[in-house]
Amino acid sequence: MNSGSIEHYDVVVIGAGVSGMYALHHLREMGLSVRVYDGASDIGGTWWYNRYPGARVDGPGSPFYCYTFSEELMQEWDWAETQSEQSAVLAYLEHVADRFDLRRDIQFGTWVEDARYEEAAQRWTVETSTGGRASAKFVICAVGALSTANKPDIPGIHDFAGECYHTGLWPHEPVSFEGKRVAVIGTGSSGIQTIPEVAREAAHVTVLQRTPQYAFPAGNRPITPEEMADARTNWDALREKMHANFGGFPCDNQERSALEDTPEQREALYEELWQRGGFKFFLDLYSDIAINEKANLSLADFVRAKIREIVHDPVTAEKLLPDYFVITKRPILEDGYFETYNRDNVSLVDLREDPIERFTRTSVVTRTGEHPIDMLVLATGFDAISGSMLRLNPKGRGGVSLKERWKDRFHNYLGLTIGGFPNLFMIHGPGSPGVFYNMPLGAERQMGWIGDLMRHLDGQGLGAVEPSSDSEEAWGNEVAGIANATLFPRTDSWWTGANIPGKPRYFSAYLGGSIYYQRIADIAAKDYDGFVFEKSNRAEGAEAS
Ligand code: NA7
Repeated sequence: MNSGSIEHYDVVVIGAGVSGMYALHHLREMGLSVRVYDGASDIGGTWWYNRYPGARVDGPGSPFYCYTFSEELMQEWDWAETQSEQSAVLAYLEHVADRFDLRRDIQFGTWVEDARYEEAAQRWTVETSTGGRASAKFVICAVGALSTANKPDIPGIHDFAGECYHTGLWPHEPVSFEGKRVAVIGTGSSGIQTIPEVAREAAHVTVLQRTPQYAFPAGNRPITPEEMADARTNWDALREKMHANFGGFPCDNQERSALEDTPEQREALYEELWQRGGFKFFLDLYSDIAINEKANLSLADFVRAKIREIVHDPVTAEKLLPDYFVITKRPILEDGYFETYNRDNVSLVDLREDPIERFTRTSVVTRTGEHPIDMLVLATGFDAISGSMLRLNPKGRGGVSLKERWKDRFHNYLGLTIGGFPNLFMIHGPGSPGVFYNMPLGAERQMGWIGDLMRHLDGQGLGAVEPSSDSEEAWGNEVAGIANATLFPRTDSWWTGANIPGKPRYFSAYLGGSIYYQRIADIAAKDYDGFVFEKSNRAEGAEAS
């Protein structure tokens, strides 16, 4: 730590994306002093960084991918489309920042480079990239579940002399593809959203595909004024439904098994959902697609047949056919992705049979030949869920770093707290529903719970809280028990950490959805069962910063 001046706050929040923005608002409402740090030059987090062409909400979408804490916000903000584009989501978040005057407590262009727990003081000290130091009783890590870019380490990649962009770190200046030969690595949500956009302009697109994907029609369409008015009129009821729904959206939970229907009935349902499109495809599906192999196969076969139908060249179509359990990688919404392969300027390389060997200054070389390119787009995803926490690498009791603590497993309790890291909280961390839940709503609910625990500490004259190791272990077992009853852990995905070499490979999200919020409420009601508290070391009246 340097010896310069130090600022004192009740809470330091790391990250000014969807979660950090809400955390700031909530904590200020609680009357606490807060400092937020973010490496970017403005608010938005994931929505600030992911500006690649085609970037859109690929969840159930607008108007329900939003904050719910302010009635006025709902009443005054108009969403134009069901699958809002990145710029529309960012405009919404900018409006939130203006409306609630958030920026005055956010320090932009500032990375937290060190966060260290001082046991005697029961406070955290953080050091930033701009040379600042701050001390706070609490640290909230709102660092993003999809914020640490995964850049593949392929021989020669740094020698490539053309333009090179990662979708998650897209430039703010316009990127022109016109007349260029572009290679895209990656066919997850980002690749599948961007490839059709690039292909419309580029001279040629070479898609380098490691795993073919199931992708479903996005069904993007304008939201009618009647729909917006309806959502506003019924907002209370819709919000209640969102709280009750598994994923935090205003939909009914489905109970019906695919195996209760005949093949013809299943086909009819899949076709109806396919024609309508949108994320509701998954919410209106049978309840056992991600649980039962036979049910899963019925949908997988349906999508494979669609791909064969859409893609004219049978050899290309065959390369595009996925073979993992459908939905066990993040479901993808597409708009003209498979049709793109019918264009003359698009070719597909199946890396499973024709792997990348190296890059040169001007090309990518695969086993069967050389592809000259002017631009490389890395749609290669993120070190997801735990990656940004590990990048932050806070140091807890005894100076033990999170990297040491999480060497083999992302130990946590409720997805919110970590043993040995008192008074540090995560939003959307491993062990929480995180990416399996409507993220703005999830951030509100998790932050609400964290705020209550902070009040509890102050009300009881307590200085520190952390989970016991038994409760961490039991929580880990609960998370695993739920996941293991499904097909999710059986597929390599960023959900299981399999996309990052050397990462512990297991399914780390709490799949219980709304049950999770009941669980954490019950634990709070039982005097925070599973937590260990420490009396405040400070003299009475000295608590405030
Ligand atoms: P994803 O879903 O992790 O997709 C990344 C893609 O990049 C995926 O097709 C990967 O193949 C591929 N990839 C990653 N590393 C490599 C290497 N080394 N070689 C070849 N191909 C590689 O990230 P996205 O950004 O698309 O989406 C992330 C989430 O953002 C998304 O799910 C939404 O929730 C929003 P793989 O499948 O691992 O074989």
